[in-house]
Amino acid sequence: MKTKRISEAMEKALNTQMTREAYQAQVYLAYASWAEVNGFTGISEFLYKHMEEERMHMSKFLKFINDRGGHARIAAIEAPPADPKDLGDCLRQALQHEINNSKAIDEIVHLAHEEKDWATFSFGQWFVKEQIEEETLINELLDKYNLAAGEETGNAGLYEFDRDTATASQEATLPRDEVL
Ligand code: OFO
Repeated sequence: MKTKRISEAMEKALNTQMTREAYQAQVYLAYASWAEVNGFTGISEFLYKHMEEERMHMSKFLKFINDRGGHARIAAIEAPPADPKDLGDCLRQALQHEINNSKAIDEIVHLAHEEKDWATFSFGQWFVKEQIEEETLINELLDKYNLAAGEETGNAGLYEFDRDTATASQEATLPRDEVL
């Protein structure tokens, strides 16, 4: 058994976030399935891939909690939201989920700072950056959707948007990552 190196409060917060990441995966899974049955195969492929990313986040929390001497406890996952009204609604909802998740990550980093728990603070930084990327990724997808759904382009625009999204990267490039 490892020596416990996180506080009770931090263990609880990290466990809650672990389950929240599982919920994020459920959201993408539900939206991917909705997109698939509604004929948006490209979007659904993108969303299925993103679901895997969220599961990887969940595992990162699990490993971190246990490595720091805590106990990652597997809990029930909240049901995903109702089906979106349309593709635009689907992407807007996905973005809102990411924004909510970013706020939850910020709370963990804040707690780590207050507790001077620099190991968790450092661990949390990875997620802070990841969330900037994920918000950017979905925002960019939403911008492309808005262009594609414009009146001039009609269904042809949406068709191309869907087709191209299947192979879109899961990583957004942030200005500070670019080599100058
Ligand atoms: Fe995009 O939610 Fe995980 O961190």
